Amino acid sequence: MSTERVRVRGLSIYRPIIYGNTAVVLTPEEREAHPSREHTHRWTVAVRSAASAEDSDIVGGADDLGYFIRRVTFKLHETYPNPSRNVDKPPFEVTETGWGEFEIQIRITFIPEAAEKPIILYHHLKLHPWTASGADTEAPPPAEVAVQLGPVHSWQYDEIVFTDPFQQFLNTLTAHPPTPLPKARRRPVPFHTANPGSLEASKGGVPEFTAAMEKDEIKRFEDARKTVVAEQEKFRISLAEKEKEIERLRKELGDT
Ligand code: SLL
Repeated sequence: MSTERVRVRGLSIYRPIIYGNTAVVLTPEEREAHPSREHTHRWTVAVRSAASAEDSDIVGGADDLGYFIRRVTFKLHETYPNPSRNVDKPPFEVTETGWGEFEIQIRITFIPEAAEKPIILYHHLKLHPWTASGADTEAPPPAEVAVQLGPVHSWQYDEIVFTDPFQQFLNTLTAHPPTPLPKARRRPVPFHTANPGSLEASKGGVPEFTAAMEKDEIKRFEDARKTVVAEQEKFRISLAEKEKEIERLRKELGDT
């Protein structure tokens, strides 16, 4: 057998991706132009590489993922014509207009040489801006306010991990190293992660995934681990004291 068809055991390799959507409010003219007049937003759902291109307003997408992704199928709400949308080349995205939020199933099929099963992700299409309270029960702001807040962004970072990849597929992956995430943000913090409700924070606020976010996450885990260890130690001491107390009481009983 040629080495190309052999799995490289004990090795795993990953590619960072983001998936999610952006949405903007339609202008009154655009609303009028649509036959149903019910559509309120234009949105784009996408699967992209995690790093953003420098000086770009596009979230993620610095790298073309076509070298390992064969097809992305976006399954829209059944109110849409042909709800199952296949995208066979980058950019892996679908742009539509509509009036409501719903769950989108995202199925990623890899190139045949990967010999990997497709993966399925779910994304809740987000049209309405995050509110100050963050409560889901709060009514979305009126269109005039939403327009001022600018595009809504809802993105999830993820890593696609290939374990024991075939040699040929591994070669393909290593030939396309992902653009590293920037150390820190190069743009203002977006509205919903900065100071919710503040118009200032929304200006130019396009989300960007960074290595700093990863560091923060690691720190959160490390802090949590330390808390658990400290708690454990506290209980260990308390247990030891109780055991001593039992021993003392036993002795007392034995003495009488
Ligand atoms: C809701 N459960 O009630 C959701 C469903 C469906 C949104 C939202 C398409 C409309 C069209 C559209 O926006 N569907 O094609 O005319 O909020």
